[in-house]
Amino acid sequence: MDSRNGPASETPLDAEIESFFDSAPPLKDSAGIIKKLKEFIEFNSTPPGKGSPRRVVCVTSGGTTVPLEQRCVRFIDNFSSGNRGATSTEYFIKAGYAVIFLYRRGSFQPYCQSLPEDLLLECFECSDDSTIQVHQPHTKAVKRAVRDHHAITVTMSQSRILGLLQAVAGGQLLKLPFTTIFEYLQMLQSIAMSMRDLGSHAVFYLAAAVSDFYVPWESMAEHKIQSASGPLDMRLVQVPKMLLALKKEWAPMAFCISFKLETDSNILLEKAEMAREKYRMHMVVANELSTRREEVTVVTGNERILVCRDKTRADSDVEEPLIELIVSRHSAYVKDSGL
Ligand code: PAZ
Repeated sequence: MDSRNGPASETPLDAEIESFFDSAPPLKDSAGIIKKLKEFIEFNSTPPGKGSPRRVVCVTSGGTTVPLEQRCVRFIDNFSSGNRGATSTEYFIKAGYAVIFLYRRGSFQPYCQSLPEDLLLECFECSDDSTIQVHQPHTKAVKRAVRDHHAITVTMSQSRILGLLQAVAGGQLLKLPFTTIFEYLQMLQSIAMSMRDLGSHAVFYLAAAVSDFYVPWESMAEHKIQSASGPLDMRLVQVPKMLLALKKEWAPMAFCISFKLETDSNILLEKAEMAREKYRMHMVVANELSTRREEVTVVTGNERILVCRDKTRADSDVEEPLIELIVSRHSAYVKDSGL
Protein backbone atom coordinates (compact mmCIF):
# COMPACT_ATOMS: atom_id res chain seq x y z
CA MET A 1 0.00 0.00 0.00
CA ASP A 2 1.88 3.00 -1.23
CA SER A 3 -0.66 5.71 -0.53
CA ARG A 4 0.39 7.65 2.51
CA ASN A 5 -1.81 10.46 3.66
CA GLY A 6 -0.10 11.36 6.90
CA PRO A 7 1.74 14.63 7.56
CA ALA A 8 4.76 15.24 5.36
CA SER A 9 7.98 14.06 6.91
CA GLU A 10 10.67 16.62 7.65
CA THR A 11 13.53 14.15 7.22
CA PRO A 12 14.87 13.98 3.66
CA LEU A 13 13.92 10.75 1.91
CA ASP A 14 17.48 9.45 1.58
CA ALA A 15 18.05 9.87 5.30
CA GLU A 16 14.75 8.12 6.09
CA ILE A 17 15.70 5.19 3.86
CA GLU A 18 19.18 4.99 5.32
CA SER A 19 17.80 5.00 8.82
CA PHE A 20 15.26 2.30 7.94
CA PHE A 21 17.97 -0.02 6.62
CA ASP A 22 20.44 0.83 9.37
CA SER A 23 17.99 0.02 12.13
CA ALA A 24 16.39 -3.07 10.48
CA PRO A 25 17.38 -6.47 11.91
CA PRO A 26 20.06 -7.96 9.63
CA LEU A 27 18.66 -10.09 6.82
CA LYS A 28 19.41 -13.76 7.40
CA ASP A 29 21.76 -15.23 4.81
CA SER A 30 22.04 -11.96 2.94
CA ALA A 31 25.30 -13.10 1.27
CA GLY A 32 23.63 -16.36 0.14
CA ILE A 33 20.71 -14.43 -1.38
CA ILE A 34 23.01 -12.07 -3.26
CA LYS A 35 25.00 -15.06 -4.58
CA LYS A 36 21.80 -16.75 -5.81
CA LEU A 37 20.72 -13.55 -7.52
CA LYS A 38 24.07 -13.08 -9.22
CA GLU A 39 24.12 -16.65 -10.53
CA PHE A 40 20.50 -16.51 -11.64
CA ILE A 41 21.02 -13.28 -13.56
CA GLU A 42 24.28 -14.49 -15.10
CA PHE A 43 22.63 -17.74 -16.15
CA ASN A 44 19.70 -15.98 -17.76
CA SER A 45 21.99 -13.53 -19.52
CA THR A 46 23.45 -16.48 -21.44
CA PRO A 47 20.84 -19.27 -21.25
CA PRO A 48 22.10 -22.59 -22.64
CA GLY A 49 21.13 -23.20 -26.25
CA LYS A 50 18.85 -20.18 -26.40
CA GLY A 51 21.14 -17.57 -27.84
CA SER A 52 19.62 -14.29 -26.75
CA PRO A 53 19.55 -13.22 -23.11
CA ARG A 54 16.27 -13.45 -21.26
CA ARG A 55 14.56 -10.39 -19.90
CA VAL A 56 14.25 -10.57 -16.14
CA VAL A 57 11.23 -9.55 -14.09
CA CYS A 58 11.03 -9.26 -10.33
CA VAL A 59 7.48 -10.15 -9.28
CA THR A 60 6.59 -9.27 -5.69
CA SER A 61 3.68 -11.13 -4.17
CA GLY A 62 1.67 -11.42 -0.95
CA GLY A 63 1.57 -9.13 2.06
CA THR A 64 4.33 -8.01 4.43
CA THR A 65 3.92 -8.39 8.19
CA VAL A 66 4.76 -5.72 10.75
CA PRO A 67 6.18 -7.33 13.90
CA LEU A 68 5.13 -5.80 17.22
CA GLU A 69 7.81 -7.53 19.31
CA GLN A 70 11.44 -8.34 18.50
CA ARG A 71 10.91 -11.93 19.68
CA CYS A 72 7.78 -11.82 17.60
CA VAL A 73 4.56 -13.30 18.94
CA ARG A 74 2.18 -10.74 17.45
CA PHE A 75 2.24 -8.90 14.14
CA ILE A 76 0.05 -6.79 11.85
CA ASP A 77 -0.81 -8.47 8.57
CA ASN A 78 -2.94 -7.80 5.49
CA PHE A 79 -5.36 -9.55 3.17
CA SER A 80 -3.13 -10.33 0.18
CA SER A 81 -3.21 -14.00 -0.90
CA GLY A 82 -0.42 -13.82 -3.47
CA ASN A 83 -2.74 -15.02 -6.22
CA ARG A 84 -1.96 -12.08 -8.51
CA GLY A 85 1.81 -12.50 -8.20
CA ALA A 86 1.78 -16.29 -8.61
CA THR A 87 -0.50 -16.25 -11.67
CA SER A 88 1.40 -13.38 -13.28
CA THR A 89 4.67 -15.28 -12.79
CA GLU A 90 3.33 -18.14 -14.91
CA TYR A 91 2.45 -15.77 -17.77
CA PHE A 92 5.81 -13.99 -17.60
CA ILE A 93 7.60 -17.34 -17.83
CA LYS A 94 5.39 -18.33 -20.76
CA ALA A 95 6.37 -15.06 -22.45
CA GLY A 96 10.06 -16.03 -22.09
CA TYR A 97 11.01 -13.94 -19.06
CA ALA A 98 13.15 -15.15 -16.19
CA VAL A 99 11.29 -14.42 -12.95
CA ILE A 100 12.59 -13.50 -9.52
CA PHE A 101 9.54 -14.30 -7.41
CA LEU A 102 9.75 -12.40 -4.11
CA TYR A 103 6.86 -13.88 -2.16
CA ARG A 104 5.37 -14.00 1.29
CA ARG A 105 5.98 -17.36 2.99
CA GLY A 106 2.82 -19.47 2.82
CA SER A 107 1.17 -17.43 0.03
CA PHE A 108 0.07 -18.78 -3.38
CA GLN A 109 2.78 -20.31 -5.55
CA PRO A 110 3.11 -20.42 -9.35
CA TYR A 111 1.83 -23.65 -10.95
CA CYS A 112 0.08 -24.76 -7.78
CA GLN A 113 -3.00 -22.54 -7.86
CA SER A 114 -5.48 -25.15 -8.99
CA LEU A 115 -4.38 -27.68 -6.37
CA PRO A 116 -6.68 -27.95 -3.33
CA GLU A 117 -6.06 -25.16 -0.86
CA ASP A 118 -6.03 -27.07 2.37
CA LEU A 119 -4.56 -30.52 1.93
CA LEU A 120 -2.11 -31.27 -0.85
CA LEU A 121 -2.12 -34.91 0.24
CA GLU A 122 -5.82 -35.07 -0.64
CA CYS A 123 -4.65 -35.25 -4.25
CA PHE A 124 -3.08 -38.67 -3.73
CA GLU A 125 -4.16 -42.15 -2.75
CA CYS A 126 -2.14 -45.22 -1.83
CA SER A 127 -3.05 -48.41 -3.72
CA ASP A 128 -2.62 -52.01 -2.39
CA ASP A 129 0.84 -52.52 -3.85
CA SER A 130 1.96 -49.30 -2.13
CA THR A 131 2.19 -47.21 -5.28
CA ILE A 132 0.86 -43.70 -4.99
CA GLN A 133 -1.77 -42.56 -7.47
CA VAL A 134 -3.44 -39.25 -8.12
CA HIS A 135 -6.97 -39.21 -6.79
CA GLN A 136 -9.38 -38.98 -9.76
CA PRO A 137 -10.99 -35.54 -9.11
CA HIS A 138 -7.56 -33.90 -8.91
CA THR A 139 -5.82 -35.50 -11.91
CA LYS A 140 -6.27 -32.51 -14.21
CA ALA A 141 -4.89 -30.02 -11.70
CA VAL A 142 -1.94 -32.23 -10.70
CA LYS A 143 -1.09 -32.96 -14.36
CA ARG A 144 -1.10 -29.26 -15.13
CA ALA A 145 1.06 -28.39 -12.12
CA VAL A 146 3.60 -31.14 -12.86
CA ARG A 147 3.72 -30.39 -16.61
CA ASP A 148 4.21 -26.64 -16.15
CA HIS A 149 6.72 -27.07 -13.36
CA HIS A 150 8.61 -29.62 -15.39
CA ALA A 151 8.96 -27.07 -18.19
CA ILE A 152 11.06 -25.04 -15.78
CA THR A 153 13.01 -27.82 -14.10
CA VAL A 154 14.16 -29.12 -17.49
CA THR A 155 16.04 -25.85 -17.86
CA MET A 156 17.33 -26.33 -14.35
CA SER A 157 18.85 -29.73 -15.09
CA GLN A 158 20.42 -28.41 -18.30
CA SER A 159 22.06 -25.75 -16.24
CA ARG A 160 23.43 -28.39 -13.89
CA ILE A 161 24.89 -30.34 -16.79
CA LEU A 162 26.59 -27.25 -18.01
CA GLY A 163 27.79 -26.52 -14.51
CA LEU A 164 26.51 -22.95 -14.75
CA LEU A 165 24.22 -22.80 -11.80
CA GLN A 166 25.60 -25.41 -9.40
CA ALA A 167 23.53 -25.03 -6.24
CA VAL A 168 21.00 -22.53 -7.60
CA ALA A 169 17.45 -23.83 -7.55
CA GLY A 170 15.98 -22.77 -10.82
CA GLY A 171 16.64 -21.85 -14.41
CA GLN A 172 13.91 -19.45 -15.30
CA LEU A 173 12.37 -19.05 -11.85
CA LEU A 174 14.07 -18.00 -8.64
CA LYS A 175 11.84 -18.01 -5.57
CA LEU A 176 12.80 -15.88 -2.58
CA PRO A 177 10.53 -15.83 0.49
CA PHE A 178 9.94 -13.01 2.97
CA THR A 179 7.71 -12.51 5.97
CA THR A 180 8.30 -9.09 7.51
CA ILE A 181 8.44 -5.59 6.04
CA PHE A 182 12.14 -5.53 7.01
CA GLU A 183 12.95 -8.66 5.02
CA TYR A 184 10.85 -7.54 2.06
CA LEU A 185 12.52 -4.15 1.62
CA GLN A 186 16.04 -5.45 2.22
CA MET A 187 15.49 -8.19 -0.35
CA LEU A 188 13.89 -5.82 -2.86
CA GLN A 189 16.94 -3.58 -2.59
CA SER A 190 19.34 -6.49 -3.14
CA ILE A 191 17.31 -7.71 -6.12
CA ALA A 192 17.18 -4.23 -7.67
CA MET A 193 20.92 -3.69 -7.27
CA SER A 194 21.59 -7.11 -8.81
CA MET A 195 19.34 -6.27 -11.78
CA ARG A 196 20.80 -2.82 -12.31
CA ASP A 197 23.16 -3.86 -15.11
CA LEU A 198 20.28 -5.40 -17.09
CA GLY A 199 19.24 -1.84 -17.94
CA SER A 200 15.94 -1.67 -19.79
CA HIS A 201 15.71 -5.50 -19.88
CA ALA A 202 14.80 -5.46 -16.18
CA VAL A 203 11.17 -5.23 -15.06
CA PHE A 204 9.68 -4.67 -11.62
CA TYR A 205 6.10 -5.89 -11.18
CA LEU A 206 5.28 -4.85 -7.64
CA ALA A 207 2.06 -6.67 -6.76
CA ALA A 208 2.87 -7.26 -3.08
CA ALA A 209 0.75 -5.46 -0.51
CA VAL A 210 3.40 -3.60 1.46
CA SER A 211 2.69 -2.06 4.85
CA ASP A 212 2.57 1.72 5.01
CA PHE A 213 3.45 1.78 8.71
CA TYR A 214 5.84 -0.13 10.92
CA VAL A 215 7.35 -0.21 14.40
CA PRO A 216 11.07 0.71 14.23
CA TRP A 217 13.21 -2.11 15.52
CA GLU A 218 14.91 -0.02 18.19
CA SER A 219 11.61 1.15 19.70
CA MET A 220 10.02 -2.32 19.59
CA ALA A 221 9.49 -4.32 22.80
CA GLU A 222 11.95 -7.20 22.99
CA HIS A 223 9.63 -9.66 24.73
CA LYS A 224 5.96 -10.52 24.37
CA ILE A 225 3.85 -7.47 25.23
CA GLN A 226 2.05 -8.01 28.53
CA SER A 227 -1.68 -7.37 28.83
CA ALA A 228 -1.39 -6.67 32.58
CA SER A 229 -0.01 -3.21 31.75
CA GLY A 230 -3.43 -2.09 30.45
CA PRO A 231 -4.37 -0.73 26.99
CA LEU A 232 -1.71 -0.91 24.33
CA ASP A 233 -0.31 2.44 23.24
CA MET A 234 2.02 1.93 20.31
CA ARG A 235 3.43 4.34 17.73
CA LEU A 236 3.76 3.20 14.14
CA VAL A 237 5.89 5.29 11.81
CA GLN A 238 5.67 5.60 8.04
CA VAL A 239 7.63 3.23 5.87
CA PRO A 240 9.92 5.36 3.66
CA LYS A 241 8.88 5.61 0.01
CA MET A 242 11.20 3.01 -1.45
CA LEU A 243 9.70 3.17 -4.94
CA LEU A 244 11.49 6.46 -5.52
CA ALA A 245 14.80 4.96 -4.43
CA LEU A 246 14.20 1.96 -6.70
CA LYS A 247 13.52 4.24 -9.65
CA LYS A 248 16.19 6.85 -8.97
CA GLU A 249 19.06 4.84 -7.55
CA TRP A 250 18.74 1.08 -7.36
CA ALA A 251 17.75 0.25 -10.96
CA PRO A 252 17.15 3.51 -12.87
CA MET A 253 16.72 1.96 -16.33
CA ALA A 254 14.24 -0.74 -15.28
CA PHE A 255 10.65 -0.80 -16.52
CA CYS A 256 8.55 -0.35 -13.38
CA ILE A 257 4.95 -1.33 -12.70
CA SER A 258 3.40 -0.74 -9.30
CA PHE A 259 -0.09 -1.53 -8.04
CA LYS A 260 -2.67 0.61 -6.32
CA LEU A 261 -5.45 -1.00 -4.33
CA GLU A 262 -8.45 0.88 -2.97
CA THR A 263 -11.81 -0.10 -1.58
CA ASP A 264 -13.44 3.17 -2.72
CA SER A 265 -13.67 3.10 -6.52
CA ASN A 266 -14.28 6.88 -6.58
CA ILE A 267 -10.70 7.67 -5.61
CA LEU A 268 -8.92 4.72 -7.21
CA LEU A 269 -7.85 6.18 -10.56
CA GLU A 270 -6.90 9.54 -9.14
CA LYS A 271 -4.70 7.86 -6.52
CA ALA A 272 -3.14 5.59 -9.16
CA GLU A 273 -2.30 8.60 -11.32
CA MET A 274 -0.79 10.43 -8.37
CA ALA A 275 1.33 7.41 -7.50
CA ARG A 276 2.50 7.04 -11.09
CA GLU A 277 3.69 10.61 -11.21
CA LYS A 278 5.14 10.74 -7.73
CA TYR A 279 7.12 7.51 -8.01
CA ARG A 280 7.82 7.86 -11.75
CA MET A 281 6.39 4.46 -12.56
CA HIS A 282 5.91 3.43 -16.20
CA MET A 283 2.54 1.92 -15.32
CA VAL A 284 0.33 1.72 -12.27
CA VAL A 285 -2.21 -1.09 -12.15
CA ALA A 286 -5.28 0.17 -10.32
CA ASN A 287 -7.58 -2.39 -8.74
CA GLU A 288 -10.51 -2.39 -6.39
CA LEU A 289 -10.63 -5.00 -3.65
CA SER A 290 -13.93 -6.69 -4.56
CA THR A 291 -13.41 -6.74 -8.36
CA ARG A 292 -9.65 -7.33 -8.48
CA ARG A 293 -10.02 -10.79 -10.03
CA GLU A 294 -12.33 -9.46 -12.78
CA GLU A 295 -10.73 -6.23 -13.98
CA VAL A 296 -7.93 -3.75 -13.45
CA THR A 297 -7.18 -0.36 -15.02
CA VAL A 298 -3.67 0.28 -16.22
CA VAL A 299 -2.67 3.91 -15.85
CA THR A 300 0.20 5.10 -18.04
CA GLY A 301 1.36 8.66 -18.77
CA ASN A 302 -1.58 9.44 -21.02
CA GLU A 303 -3.92 6.44 -20.95
CA ARG A 304 -6.31 4.55 -18.73
CA ILE A 305 -6.60 1.06 -20.14
CA LEU A 306 -9.32 -1.21 -18.78
CA VAL A 307 -8.17 -4.84 -18.74
CA CYS A 308 -10.85 -7.48 -18.11
CA ARG A 309 -10.97 -11.22 -17.65
CA ASP A 310 -12.60 -13.04 -20.58
CA LYS A 311 -15.96 -13.76 -18.95
CA THR A 312 -16.98 -16.22 -21.68
CA ARG A 313 -14.33 -18.65 -20.32
CA ALA A 314 -14.77 -20.06 -16.82
CA ASP A 315 -11.04 -20.65 -16.37
CA SER A 316 -9.87 -17.24 -17.60
CA ASP A 317 -8.09 -14.68 -15.47
CA VAL A 318 -7.27 -11.01 -15.70
CA GLU A 319 -3.51 -11.65 -15.47
CA GLU A 320 -3.35 -13.15 -18.98
CA PRO A 321 -4.36 -9.96 -20.87
CA LEU A 322 -2.55 -7.84 -18.28
CA ILE A 323 0.83 -9.53 -18.80
CA GLU A 324 0.27 -9.49 -22.57
CA LEU A 325 -0.14 -5.70 -22.39
CA ILE A 326 2.88 -5.28 -20.13
CA VAL A 327 5.11 -7.44 -22.32
CA SER A 328 4.20 -5.41 -25.41
CA ARG A 329 4.81 -2.09 -23.61
CA HIS A 330 8.08 -3.36 -22.19
CA SER A 331 9.22 -4.43 -25.68
CA ALA A 332 8.50 -0.93 -26.99
CA TYR A 333 10.45 0.51 -24.04
CA VAL A 334 13.48 -1.73 -24.73
CA LYS A 335 13.37 -0.72 -28.41
CA ASP A 336 13.10 2.98 -27.57
CA SER A 337 15.95 2.84 -25.11
CA GLY A 338 18.11 1.32 -27.86
CA LEU A 339 19.62 -1.40 -25.64
O1 PAZ B 1 -2.55 -11.04 -3.56
P1 PAZ B 1 -3.97 -10.99 -4.09
O2 PAZ B 1 -4.08 -11.69 -5.42
O3 PAZ B 1 -4.96 -11.47 -3.09
O4 PAZ B 1 -4.31 -9.44 -4.34
C1 PAZ B 1 -3.55 -8.70 -5.25
C2 PAZ B 1 -3.34 -7.26 -4.75
C3 PAZ B 1 -4.69 -6.60 -4.56
C4 PAZ B 1 -2.57 -7.28 -3.42
C5 PAZ B 1 -2.53 -6.49 -5.84
O5 PAZ B 1 -3.23 -6.47 -7.03
C6 PAZ B 1 -2.26 -5.05 -5.38
O6 PAZ B 1 -3.01 -4.16 -5.63
N1 PAZ B 1 -1.11 -4.84 -4.70
C7 PAZ B 1 -0.73 -3.54 -4.17
C8 PAZ B 1 -1.60 -3.21 -3.00
C9 PAZ B 1 -1.31 -1.81 -2.49
O7 PAZ B 1 -0.35 -1.72 -1.71
O8 PAZ B 1 -1.96 -0.84 -2.85
